[in-house]
Amino acid sequence: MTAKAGDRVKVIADNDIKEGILMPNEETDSVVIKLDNGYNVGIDKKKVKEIKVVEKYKEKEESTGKKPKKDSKKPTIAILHTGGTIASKVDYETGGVIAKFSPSELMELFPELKKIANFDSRLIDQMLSEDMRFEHYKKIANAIKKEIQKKVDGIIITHGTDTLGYTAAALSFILENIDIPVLLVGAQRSSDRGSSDAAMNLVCASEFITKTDFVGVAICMHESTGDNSCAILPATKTRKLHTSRRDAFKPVNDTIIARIDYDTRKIEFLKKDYPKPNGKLVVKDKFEDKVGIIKCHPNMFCDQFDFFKGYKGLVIEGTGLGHAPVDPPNKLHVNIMDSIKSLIKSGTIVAMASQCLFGETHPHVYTAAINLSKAGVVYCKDMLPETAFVKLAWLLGNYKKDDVKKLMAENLRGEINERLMKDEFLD
Ligand code: DAS
Repeated sequence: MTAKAGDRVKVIADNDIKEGILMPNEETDSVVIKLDNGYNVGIDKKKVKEIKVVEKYKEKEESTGKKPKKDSKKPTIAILHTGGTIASKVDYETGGVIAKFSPSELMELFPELKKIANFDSRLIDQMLSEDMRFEHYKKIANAIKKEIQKKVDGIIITHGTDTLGYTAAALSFILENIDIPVLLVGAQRSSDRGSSDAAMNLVCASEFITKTDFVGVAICMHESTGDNSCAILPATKTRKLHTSRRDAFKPVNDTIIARIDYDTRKIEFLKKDYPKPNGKLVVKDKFEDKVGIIKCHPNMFCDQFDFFKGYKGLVIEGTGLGHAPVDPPNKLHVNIMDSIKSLIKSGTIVAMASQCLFGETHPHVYTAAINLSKAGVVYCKDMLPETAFVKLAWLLGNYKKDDVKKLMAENLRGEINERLMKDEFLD
């Protein structure tokens, strides 16, 4: 009997037998099966002697929507799916990658999870994260609020990796005094691939939620390219720094909060100074749309800044300590300074972060910065440019203008590291 995608099979290769669910995988030279622990393995087709069908794939009747029964002794985690690679699975029929989750499908895809907690799973959206907009942050934040009202023990947001850092920062600002853990979890490899990181990221996030007293928003992703540990990363200080590596997410001007050893499930905290709630949850979910970000580069012209006339906020991703090409005697650069001054005069709040990413901006070292600071540009210390962008749009959506300027330079959710050590750099 020929094995088809979805069948439970035994693959005999050389002197090794592996059993699992056969995944559709025509295009590569390996046979991929999903093991019972949720992991996929690829076996070189040239080494495969036989594929034995153990059990034919049975078309699952549409899940009745009934939730898997709950174990009252276990905590409950709500998983809110927004899309991206992690929230995708293989449709055995078509071989296409679909993202459709229900609680029972989730348990089926990641069986290890049910040993850790009860799960309520809800589809919030079905999108790749490069399509996220401020309106989606509002939608996710209000879905989180509903789950908090249901008294869940923690929340996992599954999310595409490309803009996961922006969403983590946005939720950090929106959800003031949050008193449960909210972890954003992505995957660099979808669950149908041999090296998928989806299962381990979700398992580690669930272990962290159920075994620690952490509260607030954070990110859980692989700590290294190996499968030994996941990192819990600060929501406002983390950037995706690699297009494809599973450990793409790194803290910038900060350290990871904790690590979870996947084999032993041991949890090690590296710091505990994450913001603690001091009062009841306040959801401030407005954003000002007319906020932009511009990266400085050689050969700029003032019209690149004039474009932002009428915008309420602009983040300049400056060079070095927070510079822009504004120095005389170059007339073109004097014009840029004049454009920035006229933006500020017309009411646009202009903030400065550094494209170096590591280290902090400084408005008192070089003349350019001194003049920009004098002109009213707000220097954002060691804040990530993308966090500065999200923070400025959020402040403008929820606060009066004068407060915005003051709060932009203040540390609200760990976005400014007041104890930044010079040697905190790529090790
Ligand atoms: N396009 C990517 C995204 O949605 C897929 C991923 O990495 O999750 O961010």
